[in-house]
Order: sequence, then structure tokens, then C-alpha cells
Amino acid sequence: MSFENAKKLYSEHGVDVEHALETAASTPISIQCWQGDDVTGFDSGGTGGGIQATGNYPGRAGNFDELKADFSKACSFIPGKKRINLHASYAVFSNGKKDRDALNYEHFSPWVEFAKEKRIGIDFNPTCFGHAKVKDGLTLSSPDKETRDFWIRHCKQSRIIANGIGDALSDKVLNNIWIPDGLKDIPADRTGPRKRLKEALDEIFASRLPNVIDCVESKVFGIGLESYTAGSNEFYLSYCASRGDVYPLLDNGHFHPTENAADKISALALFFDCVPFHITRPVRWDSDHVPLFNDELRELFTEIVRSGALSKARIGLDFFDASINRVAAWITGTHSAQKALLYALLTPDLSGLQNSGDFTQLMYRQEELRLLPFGEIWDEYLRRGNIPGNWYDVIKKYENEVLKARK
Ligand code: RNT
Ligand code: ZN
Repeated sequence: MSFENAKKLYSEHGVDVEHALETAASTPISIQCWQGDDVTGFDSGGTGGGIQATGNYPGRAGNFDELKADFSKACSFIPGKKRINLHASYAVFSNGKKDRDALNYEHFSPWVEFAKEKRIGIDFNPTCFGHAKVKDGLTLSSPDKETRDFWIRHCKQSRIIANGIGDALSDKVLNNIWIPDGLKDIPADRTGPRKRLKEALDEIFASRLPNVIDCVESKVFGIGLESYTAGSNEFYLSYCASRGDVYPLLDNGHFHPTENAADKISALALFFDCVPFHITRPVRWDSDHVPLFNDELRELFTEIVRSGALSKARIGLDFFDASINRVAAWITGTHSAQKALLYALLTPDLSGLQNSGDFTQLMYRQEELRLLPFGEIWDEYLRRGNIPGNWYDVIKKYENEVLKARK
């Protein structure tokens, strides 16, 4: 079937394919730098804090140049508007290493140069894990003042850096705080850590920064921190609702496996004017597998579009798989998110059937939509983005010639 015929079929369902293609192409996707090196970073912190990259595929990017090269290679096969999502642990040190509480904009100006070159935006994250100052699994909620103050300073610096990046790129930069803070076993005090976290956040967000969109990322549990997480969903939702200038970031891997993350979006979009996301694929836990074009992702994006959240959404990706070619993983995971977005934009509004109680037709029509020739529209999206179809062969060649040569 040709694209034109596919387009006709969609239009019979009341779908404007051209509008969907344009909207998909102009919706920025913030691509996480950390897929390229298994969240290692340049300050040799690594993961920890309940997150883990598993696998040992050859070719991990080991420095700034390698990470830039791999990211660029991946981007050459990714259509649409892109951003790069950085962690503070990816500071580029040219005048000696600095600890995380002493990082400055200058350590990220090389990334700004890179972003300018590639005409992409940047988002930012303090790195509150993989560091000797994470004490007993705790950072901002630690009972130890010195530990808490160190991470408060780090988060403050991160906001200042994000603001500097925004200045340099004339852009708004999302600064997302995720902390691992939790307990392996049954707590004696659930309130104390949350109270300290609240106070730490108040300190971090004390001043407004014009180029920064602040958000906080909740989580249900981490490996080794199974019994309690200070920054739970209720904690951050309440915190954000009480302030209005900090937003709750929804990572679809951060809930109980039977909870439907897509269902939460319409509730958030009714109350917040910014709805940030981390898109991932949790397999039995927050495993951060490469997202696939599956039912979960389709529903997530369909909800973003039909709840009216797309214009408020900040879509970021958060996966890291060290067991397969990392560049191919970047492309496949980003394509999956983009496919799900395009699919959502091609979904007709069936709310009339729901509202008139015609649930029989609603079920039948929803099933019918699954068989529309989506592949033709996706191929056209790639063609319009000048993305060659043979990306796997090129990446395989890159693996053999570049990645495998790395030590
Ligand atoms: C961890 C959070 C967090 C990290 C990244 C590296 O569970 O999802 O977003 O994955 O910041
Ligand atoms: Zn996340």
C-alpha cells in the first residue's frame, strides 16, 4: 500500500495525517546522554542508588568525544526535534576535576557548543547517586547535616548550571531532581526523612531562575531500597501542588507494575501547566529496558495527546541497556517513543461513543484502529525527516570499525 492510500484510509476515520506528521516532527524528544555509557559519567561515579545497567556489550563510550560521536551517530537516524538530556556527572573537566557541589556552567559549556552545532536543546539533572557522599542510601533526606548540605549545594549548582545553559541557548531548561533516598528494611521513622527532604527542597528552590523549569521525580522503590522511598509519588505530588512552580515528573517505570502510568496523565494535566515525563520500559521492576512500540507506550502517548497534555509535556527518555549495541538501543528506543507519539496523533476521538454509552461500538472501533496501515505513515515520517532506511547496517559497520576498537 502507498502512503497516499494509507492517508485516505485514515481520513475515512476522520484523521488528518498531514497534521499528525507535522505535530510529531515538531514535538521535541529529550534524549538521555546516559544510554551511551551505562550511566557511568565522566567523574567515575557510576550508578548505585537502586539503579543498575546490566550487560557488557563492547564499545561503551568512555569520554566526552566518544559519547558525542555515538550520540551524533544515533541522532543521524532519529527524525524530528531533539534535545539532549545531561546529568551533572557528565561535566567536562579541562582545568582539573571538581566535586559535584563545586560544578559550574563552565563544565558544561562544551556541551552547549555541541548543542549549538547540532541545533538541539539541553535538559539537565543533578546526579545524586554513584558518589561517596551518598550516606546509607540517603542524600537530601539524610539525618547527617553534612551529607544533606553537600547534596543541597549540588542541587543548587545544578539549577544555576541549567539556568546558564538556558541563557546560552535562549531556551528553557528542564532541571529534574531524582534522589535514591530510601530504606532496605522496615522504617522506624517514615516522617523524618520526608520532612528533611521537604526542607532541603525549599532551600534548593528558594530563588526563581528564569530559564529553569524545575521538576522532581518520584519512585516507588529501588534495588536495595525496597521498603521505603522518601520521594514517593504522594510526597512529590503534594510538594508540587503546594508550590505551583515545581512539577512532578512521571517516569512510567516508577510505579507498582499493576499501576497504569497512562491513567495518571489526565489528572496531572488538569492541575499542572507543565507535565514532564521519563519514558522507559520496566520489565518486572524499574529495569530501564529499551522502550518498544507496545501497548503500554501507545496508551501513554495516546493519553498525552487526548488529555491535552502534549503542549505542556516535556518528553524525556530514560533507559540504559548495556547488553546490546548502545547506539542501536538509542535509535530503537527513541523511534519507539516517536512511533507511539505519531500513533497517538493518528487516533481519532471516540469520546462521543463513550459519552453516549455505545460501549459495543467503542470496543469494536478501538480494535479496528489497530489494523490501520500505521507502518506506511511511519515510513513517510522517516522519509520526510531524510532518515535512510538502512540504519542497522550503518550502525553495524560503526560497531565493527569504531566501537569494537575501543579499549
Ligand atoms: C532512577 C530515575 C532517574 C535515573 C536517571 C539516570 O530510577 O529514573 O531518572 O534513571 O536520572
Ligand atoms: Zn527516570
